[in-house]
Amino acid sequence: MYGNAYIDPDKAPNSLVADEDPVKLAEFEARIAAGEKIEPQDWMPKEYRKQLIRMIEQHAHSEIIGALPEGTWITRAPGFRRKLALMAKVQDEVGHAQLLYSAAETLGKSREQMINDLITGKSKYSNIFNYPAETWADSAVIAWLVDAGAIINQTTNARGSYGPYVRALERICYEESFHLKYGHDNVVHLATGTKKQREMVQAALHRWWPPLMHFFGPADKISVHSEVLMKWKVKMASNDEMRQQFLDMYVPKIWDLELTLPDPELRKDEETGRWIYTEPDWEEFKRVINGDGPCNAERLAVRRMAEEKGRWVRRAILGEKAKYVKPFA
Ligand code: FAQ
Repeated sequence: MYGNAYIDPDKAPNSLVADEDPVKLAEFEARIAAGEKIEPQDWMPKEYRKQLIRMIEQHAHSEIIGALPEGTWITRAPGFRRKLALMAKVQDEVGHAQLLYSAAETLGKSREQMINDLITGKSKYSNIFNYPAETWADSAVIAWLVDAGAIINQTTNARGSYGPYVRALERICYEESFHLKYGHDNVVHLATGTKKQREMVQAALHRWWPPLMHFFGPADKISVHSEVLMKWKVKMASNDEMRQQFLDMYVPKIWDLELTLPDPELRKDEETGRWIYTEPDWEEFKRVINGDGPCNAERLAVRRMAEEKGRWVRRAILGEKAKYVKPFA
């Protein structure tokens, strides 16, 4: 599993816990095995803390950056009702980021440091938000299928081991299920509308399919962190398992609308029950998550601007206690 392009020798699982107290480690792992929740004040291996901060922080950044592609459609939404619904959805996503930053803070990393690592490009966030929402149909596809992917990931991991993270996920999932219904309604409206509307949603689906396949993370055979995260019940299913679940639930719904997907290999193997698909382009995935996607620079520039323009608000509320992220300190 570790003989791949993502390897970092310091991340190999055997080196992760070598300097931990073996008795405390055994007690910790017994609690996890028994399905107990680990809380912030409990003893935990350094690697568990580090992995949780990495994953929850990336998740929080994904929500806050994830507000941007759809957010660009608020001013151009077709009609007042859809505008209101989209505004509420985008606001929810930003709220999810707040919940997740709070969960990550319980592990000892400050919010200022996390925001700093986001806007300086040190931290990652989901690949999928580095693509442009070119038409209204793109915003519909995001709200349906990206939210669907997020729900699969989050309802699964909401059964995980770290208390503050699973409680945040539970709450987020309630809101995401409204987003999914809103997105499905928009896609159905377009798919059953005029010829032009149908063409728009079909084109959007083809644009978003490759990033959606990447969304669940690299294939299990090249995933770096899955093994240790699954051992400690942070991730409750592997990347490939989540991708399979997404295909199982949503490809039939897409085909029911007589929309096509841009993968000629895509089919369900009835014997194994598993979906067969063309291997996603992992080189593109790597480029995008490392800063070289179509919108990475634009997304971070917006966040930097928000940080700079919000500075006076933090100073007005917190006075001398206001902390600033580095570029604007
Ligand atoms: N994008 O070893 P693995 C949403 C990185 S929320 C970017 O397999 P892991 C709501 C990974 O960090 C969407 N980077 O990693 C919404 C690692 O790099 P590192 C976000 C990715 O952690 C909807 C390297 O590749 N959801 O959409 C991605 O075991 C609509 C090796 O990968 C979450 O964050 C990716 N897709 O598994 C908002 C859920 N995949 O750190 C607005 C929580 C992998 O070593 C509108 N996170 N990488 O430099 C997770 O479940 C996991 O972290 C995975 C990745 C499954 C994302």
